[in-house]
Amino acid sequence: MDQAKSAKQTLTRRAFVRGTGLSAGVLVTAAACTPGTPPAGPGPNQSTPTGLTGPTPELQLSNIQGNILAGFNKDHQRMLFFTFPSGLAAKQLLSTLQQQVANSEEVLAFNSSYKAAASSNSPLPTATWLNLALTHAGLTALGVSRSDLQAFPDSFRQGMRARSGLIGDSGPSAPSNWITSNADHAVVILAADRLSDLSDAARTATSQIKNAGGTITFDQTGAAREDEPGHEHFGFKDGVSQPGIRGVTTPNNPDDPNQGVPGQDLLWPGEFVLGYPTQIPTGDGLNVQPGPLAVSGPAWTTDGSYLVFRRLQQDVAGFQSFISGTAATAGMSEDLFGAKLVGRYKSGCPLERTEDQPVGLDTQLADPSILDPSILQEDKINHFEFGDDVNGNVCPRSAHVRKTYPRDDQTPTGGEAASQTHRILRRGIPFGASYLPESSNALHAADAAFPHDRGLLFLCYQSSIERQFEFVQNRWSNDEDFPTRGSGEDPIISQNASGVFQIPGSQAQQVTLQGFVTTTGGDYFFQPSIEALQLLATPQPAAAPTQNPAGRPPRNPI
Ligand code: N7H
Repeated sequence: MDQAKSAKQTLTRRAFVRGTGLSAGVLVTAAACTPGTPPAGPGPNQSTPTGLTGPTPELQLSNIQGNILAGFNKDHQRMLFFTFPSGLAAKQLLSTLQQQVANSEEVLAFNSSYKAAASSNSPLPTATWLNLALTHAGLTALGVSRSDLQAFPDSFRQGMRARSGLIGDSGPSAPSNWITSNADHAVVILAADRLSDLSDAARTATSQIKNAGGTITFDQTGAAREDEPGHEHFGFKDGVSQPGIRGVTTPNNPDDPNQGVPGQDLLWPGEFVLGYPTQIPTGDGLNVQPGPLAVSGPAWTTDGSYLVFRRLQQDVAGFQSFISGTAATAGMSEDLFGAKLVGRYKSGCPLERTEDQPVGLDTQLADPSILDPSILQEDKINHFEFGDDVNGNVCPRSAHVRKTYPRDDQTPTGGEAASQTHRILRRGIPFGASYLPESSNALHAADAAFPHDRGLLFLCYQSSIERQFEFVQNRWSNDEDFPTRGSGEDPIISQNASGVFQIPGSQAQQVTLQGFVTTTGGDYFFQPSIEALQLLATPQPAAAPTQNPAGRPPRNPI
């Protein structure tokens, strides 16, 4: 692909950055819509049998906040929710904070340096990052004009609480039980490799907010699990499958120029960042050519993205006892039963066979990666489809990963091209201490107010909350008739605690589910570009900025 490496010896931007020994560069595109590399020829799992490859879009990486396209990917994170002071002080506070915001160019550069250092056993660089996102009420507090405020889509204008009926947050998950504030204006997302750096950054941001007259409404810490890094609290490896992004992800499948690592389809960046082409099919049926540009809200939303945050509490003891109680009845090992619910084993190994997996390995007997750990390598772990398993005999059609991304399945909401328009960039991190049944209660009582309070800080980015997060939650996960009548609800995130789940195959079962994930907070945010933050922080004109920061032509509506 026409991607050029721009070498960066040091990360100098922002006082927060403490890079050491950084030498590798960030991959950025060389030119707008340059033709891509010709295909190497047909291969397995190839999504473009004609060998077509799309043009490469040029992204304004230095104008796009870093967590969106790069992902902070840090072991220590903190989210400071706050309200602005009134009047001009709101803009002054935004001005102070926006100067510390890390962009996608520097976070991508850091991440590739970190990866290079890790693979060569060199000292690991460290960094501390800050990003900032605003609610609709926050934009109002910043004096954005009425017409611009009204231009935003309903989901963002209304916020997550008001949308609870649509996404199924009822019963214990109802907003009346949430512990997050119902009047946030903004959230500062902090991330660091070292806990001490995170604490310093949080102390600085907190005093900046308070000194300016703002109020911290909720302070949430997240951290990778020390006992099982990379795994969420139920024990499964998380962050395994992410969409590739044209112009950001390096094509790395010799058999398919439209994939990053094998199995990772490259999507148009407008799925995640406003102002760029979307994945919406244009007629080639393969989404290889750019779809219409992503437009949402006023022109200055270009290079911004919508952030969905959900504080999802996990009942680990309940989940484990459900698995051990039901697996035996279902005639399966606990490992296999858990994999049937999720679609992957705890190791991350998919239930479906991956390309080039040794023929003798039966995914129904046990986790095949025990015998062949190479299945867990990044060029294999996502190299599978569901199309050969139409009835879900191997991976149930309502398993969490199949519900939330049906890959090549034909479904009532469309085939693969349509499903690619409902993808999200997940940036979650666990919160709370690990559940360790054998340890004393002291560990579980780490938070006196919520002694069993652990779970996932679910964050995801998209260009349309309705078409992406809400669609996945409401139309796919919560619907027991998706993809086929009675196939069941998503056993992990469906909000109906007593739903059913079908396990077809030789050990066919219908399982009655219980609720193990409870929503305890959340909201919808808009994460503006760096330039838009600067414009929003500028006292004059008093009304909102109306120009398009990148100076690009007007967009077609999606
Ligand atoms: Fe899910 N889990 O531990 O079971 N998720 N998730 N998720 N999830 C995934 O690929 C989990 C949640 C998606 O491309 C894996 O990272 C838990 C919400 C999507 O193949 C595991 C919670 C939503 C994918 C989990 C939770 C999604 C995905 C497999 C809440 C959206 C990628 C590893 C506590 C509405 C699908 C991986 C693909 C994967 C778990 C929440 C969506 C293990 C515990 C709220 C799109």
